[in-house]
Amino acid sequence: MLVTGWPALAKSGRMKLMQMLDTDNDGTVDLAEAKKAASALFDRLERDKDGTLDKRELARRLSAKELAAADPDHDGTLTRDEYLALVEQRLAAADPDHDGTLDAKELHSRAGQALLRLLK
Ligand SMILES: [Ca+2]
Ligand SMILES: [Ca+2]
Ligand SMILES: [Ca+2]
Repeated sequence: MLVTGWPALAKSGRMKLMQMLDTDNDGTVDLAEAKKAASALFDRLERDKDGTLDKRELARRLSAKELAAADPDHDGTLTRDEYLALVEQRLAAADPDHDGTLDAKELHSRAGQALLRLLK
């Protein structure tokens, strides 16, 4: 069956996103998959190669408040470990059934969108 129009397009966009993140193809995103995507994004954002993400590099990903909350040593930057800890936190927040994975519905919830900002 051929479906055309916006809803179909939106759906295929979602499928693509899931495909991109779901590297073991089990239909859900687990912590290892989320961390892999986050780590790749960390490298893309980390333009000055000093090993951390600063406010400028995190622009549009995290607000100043979110950055402060994710930055336990308060040096104004996130190391890869701090960034991945935040990913872990957001994945847990987006996983109301606590099965450790996000299905498509969880991934596109409000909390899931907050996680996605750190992954793509
Ligand atoms: Ca998976
Ligand atoms: Ca940097
Ligand atoms: Ca879940």
